[in-house]
Amino acid sequence: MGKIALITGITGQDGYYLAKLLLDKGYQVHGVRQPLAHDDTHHLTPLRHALTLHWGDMTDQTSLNHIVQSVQPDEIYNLAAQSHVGVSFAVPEYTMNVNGHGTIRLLEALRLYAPEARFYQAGTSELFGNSPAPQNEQTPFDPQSPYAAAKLLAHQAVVKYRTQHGIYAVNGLLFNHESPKRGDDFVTQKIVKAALAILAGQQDALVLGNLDAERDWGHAVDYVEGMWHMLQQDVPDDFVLATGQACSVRQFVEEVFTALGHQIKWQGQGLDEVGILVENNQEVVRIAADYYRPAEVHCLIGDSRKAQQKLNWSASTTRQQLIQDMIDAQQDIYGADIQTQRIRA
Ligand code: F7E
Repeated sequence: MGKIALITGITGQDGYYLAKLLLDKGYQVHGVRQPLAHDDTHHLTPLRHALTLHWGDMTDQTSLNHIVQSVQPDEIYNLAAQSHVGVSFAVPEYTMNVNGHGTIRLLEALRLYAPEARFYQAGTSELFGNSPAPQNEQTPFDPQSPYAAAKLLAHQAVVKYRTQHGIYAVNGLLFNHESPKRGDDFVTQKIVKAALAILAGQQDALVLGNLDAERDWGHAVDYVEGMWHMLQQDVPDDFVLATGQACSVRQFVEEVFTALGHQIKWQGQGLDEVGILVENNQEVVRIAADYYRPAEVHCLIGDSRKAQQKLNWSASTTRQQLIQDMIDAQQDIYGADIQTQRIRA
C-alpha cells in the first residue's frame, strides 16, 4: 500500500500541486480544510474525488490532534498559513497564531500521536529580509514583517523538534513561487489578470505599490517536487529552493505586457510614476500608497546550490514560461482577446 500524506493548507496553490504530485506517486492524500463560511475547495476540483478532507484549523489543537491520530500519516506537509505579507501588518496576532503557534500545535500533535511521521514546514525567503542577496541556508535571518516573525518562530520550532525530540522535521526556505492558481492579491496574478482585463477594455488601470522590489519568481509546480525530496533524505535538513533569477515588479509588468504583444514605458517618479502603452499613450499602470508596506523587503535572490547538490533539485520553469502559463490559464475568459493581441504583435 502507498504511503499516507497529510497536507495542511491543501486548498491553496501549493496544496493543489503537492496533492497532485503525491497522488501521481501513489500516496493516499489527506488534507485539512478550515470550517469557513464559503467553499474554499474550488482549486481542488480535478483531484477532489481522490482526496480525503478533514475539518480542522491551525488555531485548534484538538482538531489537529484528532486528525493526526486518526490518519496516522507517514508524511505531514504544513502548508497552512496566513500567507500574505502585506495583510500580516493588519492582523499580526492572528498571523502569529496561525503561522507560528499553529506550527507548534501541529508538531505537538505529531510528537504525541505519530512520532515516526516526517514533517515538512513551509518556510520562506521572507525570513532573510534585507540580508544581502543572494541568500542561502547560511544567510542571517532579518524578518521585516509580522508574517516573517511568525514564520521565524515556526522555523526555530522545527529545528528544535528535530534536534531535541529526534523528529524528522525540515524547513523548506522557498522563494516566491507562482502559478495560474496563485491568489489574486499576490502581485504576479494581480498584474497578469489586470493586463488582460485592460487590453480587453474591461479595466481602466493596474494600481500597484512598490515597483522597485525585486523577487526571485519560480513556478509552484517545480517547488512542490523539492518539498517531497526534502522528506526522502536519510538525514533531515533545511534547504533553500529558488531559481537564482530575479527581477523587479516594474520589469515583471513589462514582461507580462510584452508577452501580450505590447510595450510599456514609464514616466514620473514615486507615487506619481505611471506606466504607459507605447502604441497609444494609454495610462495603464498607476501607483497608490495603500499598496506600500510599512516595511519592505527589497531584494530576494535565492542560491539553491545545496538543493541542487543534495536533492538533485533545480527550478526548471523560466519566468517567461511562468508568465505564459499564467496568461494561458485565463484563455476561457480572455481567449479571443489574447489571440487578437498576438496577431497584432
Ligand atoms: O509581493 C510588491 C510587494 O504579495 C511581492 C508570499 O507567497 O512570497 C510571497 O510574499 C512584491 C512585494 O508576495 C503590489 O511590496 C507592489 O515587494 O506578491 P507579493 P511576497 O510579499 O513576496 C513569499 C516568499 C512568501 O512566503 C509569502 O507567503 O510585490 N508589490 N505592488 C505588491 N504586492 C502586492 N501583493 N500587491 C501590489 O499591489
